[in-house]
Amino acid sequence: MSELYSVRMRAAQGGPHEKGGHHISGAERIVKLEEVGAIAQSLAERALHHSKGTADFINITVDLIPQEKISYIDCLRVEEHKTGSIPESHQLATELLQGTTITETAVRKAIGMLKNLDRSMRGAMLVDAISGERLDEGNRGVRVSHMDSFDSHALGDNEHMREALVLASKVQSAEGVVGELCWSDDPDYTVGYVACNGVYHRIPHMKELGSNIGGRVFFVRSDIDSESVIEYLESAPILVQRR
Ligand code: WAQ
Ligand code: MG
Ligand code: MG
Ligand code: MG
Repeated sequence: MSELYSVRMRAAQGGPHEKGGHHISGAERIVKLEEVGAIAQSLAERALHHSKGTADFINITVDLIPQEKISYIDCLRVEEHKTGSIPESHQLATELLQGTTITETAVRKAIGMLKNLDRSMRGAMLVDAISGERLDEGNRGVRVSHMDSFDSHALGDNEHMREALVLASKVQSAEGVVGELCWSDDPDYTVGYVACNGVYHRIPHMKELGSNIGGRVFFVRSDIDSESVIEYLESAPILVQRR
C-alpha cells in the first residue's frame, strides 16, 4: 500500500490567525503521495475564492501519516429534517440532543454561546454535557484534524455536507463526546446539524442567510479528561468509511 499524507490548509484575512487575522477557511484531506500537489493547489484556490472574503494569509502543511497509525471508523447515519424558521430549528436541535447524557440547559447555553459570537472561531467549543459550562481554554477552540473519508465521492456532491459528515463522524467516535451542534460561518449556507447516538441530523434554517457567524459545540461527559479528548480530536488520523 502506498503511503498517505495529511494535507491541511488554513487561511485568514488581516494576517495570520496567531497575529489576530480573522479566519476565512480551513480544510484538509488525507491522500496518496501522487495526489498531494493537486490537493494542495485546490485547497489554496479555495482559500482565495471564499464567500467570507479573500485570504491574505494561507498556510498549507503536509506530513506523512504512518499507515499503522490510521484508524477506520463508520460514517454516521444521516437523517433529514424539515423546519420553517430559526426558532423552530433551534427547538428541534434541542429536542434531538437532550436526554439522559445531555441536559436541556446545556443545549440552550450552547445555542446561546454560538448566537453570541461576534466573530467566528477557528475551532469548536468543548462544553460539559450536564452543566453547559465551557471546558476549553482561550478563544481558539478545539480544531479537529487528521481526518478524511475513504471514498469521498460516496458521501455525495455537497462539499459542506461531505466535510461536515467526516468531521462529525470523527468527533462522535471520541470517547467521552456525546453530541455536537453546528452551523456554518459561510454567509450563503444556513443548513446545520446536530449529531448524537450515531445519527447526523440535518436541519435547515439554523441561522439567518447572510450571517457570517457560525460555529461548533462538542458536548462531553463530565467524568472524562478533556485533555485526552482534545488530543484525539486534534491528532488521531481517521479515515471514515461508508456504512
Ligand atoms: N474543527 C473544529 N471546529 C471547526 C472545524 C474543525 N476542523 N472546522 C470548522 N469549525 C468550526 C469553526 O468555528 C467554524 O467557524 C464553524 O465550525 C463552521 O465551519 O449537512 O460548513 O466549515 O448540509 O463553515 C454543515 C453542513 C456545514 C450541514 C458546516 O461549517 C449539511 C460548515 P464551516
Ligand atoms: Mg468548512
Ligand atoms: Mg463518542
Ligand atoms: Mg466556513
